[in-house]
Amino acid sequence: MITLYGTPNTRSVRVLWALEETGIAYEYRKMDLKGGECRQAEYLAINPNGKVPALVDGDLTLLETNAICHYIAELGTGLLPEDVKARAKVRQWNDFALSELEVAPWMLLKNQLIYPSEQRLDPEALRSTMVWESQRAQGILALALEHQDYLLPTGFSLADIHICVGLLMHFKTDLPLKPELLPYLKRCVSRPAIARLQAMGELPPLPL
Ligand SMILES: N[C@@H](CCC(=O)N[C@@H](CS)C(=O)NCC(=O)O)C(=O)O
Repeated sequence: MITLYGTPNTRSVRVLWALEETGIAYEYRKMDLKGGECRQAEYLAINPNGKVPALVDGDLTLLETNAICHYIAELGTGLLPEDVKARAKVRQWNDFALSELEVAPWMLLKNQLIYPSEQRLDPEALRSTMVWESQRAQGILALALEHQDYLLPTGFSLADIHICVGLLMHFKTDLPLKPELLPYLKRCVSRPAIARLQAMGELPPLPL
């Protein structure tokens, strides 16, 4: 059985969302990240980086959210298309989420909350550059979604999980979202899997 180590309202949400969509059985170990549980020897033996999420499946220990979600999508059904070219598009959007869309909220969050205080840059000094960065990435998404409900024309996929959580990160940092993306975001978060994550206390109520 899969064991997922995670913490509410972090990148673990993507993995939980993927698990809930596929219906794969899993055990969830909720880690007290703020309280330092991820820095204890027991967890460092799983993830020497002391971060969440981490997944253990038998003799496989897997780190990095994208790799974990991809593994789950391959194990289960419904999140990855069969067609090789369509799968390549899913990977494209997963990479886009990480390397383009999330840069701005992640940079602000790290400097607001995560880096040791002596390493932080002033988030307010970063903000206008990060708004610019985020709006540019959102413009690409708006274009891709102009004539379709999801990132793949065939319907909801793993790509939407990564992109939606990247968009949700904007709420945490008060970065503006393009109004034309809101119907897409609402459509994705109205899925039953999201209601289950909220009932588990993994995701707060969303301002949508
Ligand atoms: N590259 C990793 C990053 C994971 C990560 O930064 N997780 C955050 C929570 S969202 C964390 O555990 N931070 C604790 C720390 O930085 O010490 C991934 O994508 O899984």
